[in-house]
Amino acid sequence: MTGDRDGAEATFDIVIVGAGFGGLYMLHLARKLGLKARVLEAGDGVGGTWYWNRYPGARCDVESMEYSYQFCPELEQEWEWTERYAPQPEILRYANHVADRFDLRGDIQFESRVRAAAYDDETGTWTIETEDGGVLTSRYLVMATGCLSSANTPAIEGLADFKGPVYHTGTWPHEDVDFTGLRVGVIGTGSSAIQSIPIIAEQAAELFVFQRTPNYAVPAQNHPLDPDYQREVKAHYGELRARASQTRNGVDTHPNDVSALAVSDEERQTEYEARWQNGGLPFMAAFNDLLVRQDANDTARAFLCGKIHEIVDDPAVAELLSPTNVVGCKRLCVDTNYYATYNRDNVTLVDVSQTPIEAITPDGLIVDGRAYPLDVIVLATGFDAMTGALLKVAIQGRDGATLKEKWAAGPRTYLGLMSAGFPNLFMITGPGSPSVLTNMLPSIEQHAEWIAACLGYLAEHGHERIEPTLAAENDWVDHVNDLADHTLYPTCNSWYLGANVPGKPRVFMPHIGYPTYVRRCEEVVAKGYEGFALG
Ligand code: NA7
Repeated sequence: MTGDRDGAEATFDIVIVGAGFGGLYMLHLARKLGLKARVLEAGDGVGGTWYWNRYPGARCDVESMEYSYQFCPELEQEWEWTERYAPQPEILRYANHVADRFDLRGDIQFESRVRAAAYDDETGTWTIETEDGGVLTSRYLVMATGCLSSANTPAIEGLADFKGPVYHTGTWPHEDVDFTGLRVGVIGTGSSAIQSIPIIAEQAAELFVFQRTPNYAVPAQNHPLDPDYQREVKAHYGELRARASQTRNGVDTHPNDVSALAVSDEERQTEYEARWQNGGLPFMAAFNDLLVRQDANDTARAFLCGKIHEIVDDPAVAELLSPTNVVGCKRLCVDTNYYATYNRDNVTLVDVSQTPIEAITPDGLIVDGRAYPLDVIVLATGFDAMTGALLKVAIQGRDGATLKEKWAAGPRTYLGLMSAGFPNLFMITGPGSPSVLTNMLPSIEQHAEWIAACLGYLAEHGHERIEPTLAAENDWVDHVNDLADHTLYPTCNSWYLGANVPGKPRVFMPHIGYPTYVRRCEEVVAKGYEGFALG
């Protein structure tokens, strides 16, 4: 079939894959450039991450006042958040509001999952195929497919034979799931599990949590947003955004530029306690060397494990919940009542660190020879992060080279925006950019604006193609690895490293340091797209 699904003219200036926050803003900017644009979206609505992750308790770990677009002051002023940390339904409403406010839906083709994209060097166009047989051509292709959008389902023997429902947190059903009176098993103890476990525990007859690696969690200290506070923030929104843009992760964390080892034990404890009481990710900014010095990090670990032992009644359970790895090596979790949930009579923590889940039977799960009868299984097992969604699409660049082969030993990009050999193919928050280490919204905006400015430049200067040089890309990959090697990030088996997916190459994928990254992107432009070949 040639043509889009409706048989309409299917030649575009730009095709954007994904209608999450990246795809929506990219479409808005493409239209402003006067480009004929089409967004292809697998779901039947906008919102990306917030469309798919509907599990109970899902909410953002960045405060609502920061987790929002800043490109439109009127949008910033008119939207009212109701809680300090927005729950998933509210963020989804916000995404829908943006789609309506900027009249974006007309150029979005829903329920269209992209299967393949191939570049034709002669015509300088991409041919994009959807799973339902649609074929579109376009000069530019933007992958706004998200960093955490390809669900990781563990290959546990017998999973398909389980007779009850199996839900993955990342592809949660649209209708309400009621656990009342049921025996529920949750596999995983990452952020999604930590958010959903306290709520599932309140409904379920019995909840078994199967933990391979414990995670650190700091309370959200979530609360309804005081309208006066919201008004005050909005009156000085620019200042908040500017402050946040200068931190390592683009969040207004009030970084304390002091070593954890340069203060007395008492001062250190006071700083940690204040940040615990304030809640959330700013805990990591308590001192400036938590992610570079093991001895500094040990102090944070001691504090957090102390809290776990204070909250959890059974010392053996508290010990099992206490991580031994570096704090922040995996993204810190932001919770509400997570540790206290283990004081409930109907909740059991099952350690699967030494003996992995053996098998799933029609009636439940087997660990270390013991059967756990279950009615429902929740897979809170995370994602094939950062590269998963990109590599699910069969992407073929110049001379038939595939992205999958090129990235077999780990992703290779320049600035996390493009990859050599794949002209006119852009990624929003691709591997090699700060992306998942930051507040995603400003990172997304920065990328979409960089791409839009680049397309404007190409048009203005009569160019039709852009791709990075191999030399610039190689240098960038080395630089990203080098930054990581100077930190404690590579010390644990995180999804930043691809270590959560069997067989995935162990490479630290995001760039560390948001402000320096943004400056580098600006410099590249100022120097006439340094490191790119334009044709
Ligand atoms: P995560 O953080 O990747 O967590 C997945 C969890 O699932 C983690 O505890 C894993 O243990 C566990 N897991 C995965 N496979 C298995 C098997 N086979 N057996 C037992 N346990 C398993 O994903 P989330 O969805 O929670 O969060 C992703 C991000 O979203 C988060 O960082 C926030 O930024 C928002 P492991 O640690 O690998 O031993």
